[in-house]
Amino acid sequence: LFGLNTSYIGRNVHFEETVDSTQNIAQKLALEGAAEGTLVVAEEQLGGRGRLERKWQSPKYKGIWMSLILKPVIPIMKTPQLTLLIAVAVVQGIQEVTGVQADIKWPNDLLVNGKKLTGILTEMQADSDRVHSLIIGIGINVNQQLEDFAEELQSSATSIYLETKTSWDRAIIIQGIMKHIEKLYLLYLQKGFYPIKLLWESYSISLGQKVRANTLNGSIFGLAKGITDDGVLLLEDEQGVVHFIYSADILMET
Ligand code: BT5
Repeated sequence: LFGLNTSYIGRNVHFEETVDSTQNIAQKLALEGAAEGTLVVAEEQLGGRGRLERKWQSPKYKGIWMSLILKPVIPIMKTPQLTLLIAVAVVQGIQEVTGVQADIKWPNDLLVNGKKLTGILTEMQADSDRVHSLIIGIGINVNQQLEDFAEELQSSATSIYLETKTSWDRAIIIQGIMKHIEKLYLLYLQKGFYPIKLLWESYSISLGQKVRANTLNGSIFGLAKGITDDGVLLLEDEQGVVHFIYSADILMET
């Protein structure tokens, strides 16, 4: 990535034309001992994935489909912090390069006017309770026109092109994002999660809203009150009981 302005995040780039999923390649590289900051980028994914085996549409040359390897020395329960950190860095990088301002919907969606611009997927390799590698997948819709999205996504997804009416050089956006990831990650390693949490809250559209959280164990409706120091969502139901939401799909009910 010519012009990359970081010291280790994204310095080691594996570039691929067509892959199943950049997550699988990064998983394999991590097992082989790849350095922290190693980045896998592909032009196209045939089996791009979201959470819970959902599919991530990754058409050729249209978006940024990449996976980053991080090796923070943290217990497993703190890994949601890194998903939130990456979300903040991606918002900042996209904004700096393209001017598009995205909001964060807990935990992993970046939305523009309620439409999904970016999804983030964190997978991990761990020994007992310690993280060995985090594999953070980032999918950003960049140059898609409306008809490049499958029909079922046309009302729920957007791209940087659709927001700006301009085509973008994806490499420059990746460079901007890597710069912000490195800056925030170094801040996190020095000062902990608190400063990241404040930034995350400033970009969040979930907090202070009545939302429905669909979890694998059922659905809870309530007020999104905040996130914990571990990055877990606090949801107060109508009886005043506060639930800790580790993983869910959030529907905003306005
Ligand atoms: C996510 O999952 O949002 C995480 C997506 C992560 C994708 C990256 S790309 C690089 C790396 N390699 C991979 O294989 N994955 C990562 P989730 O919250 O589960 O959302 C998935 C849902 O988003 C799908 O069920 C669709 O409804 C919708 N969707 C699929 N493709 C989309 C797209 N390109 N733009 C917007 N929405 C999309």
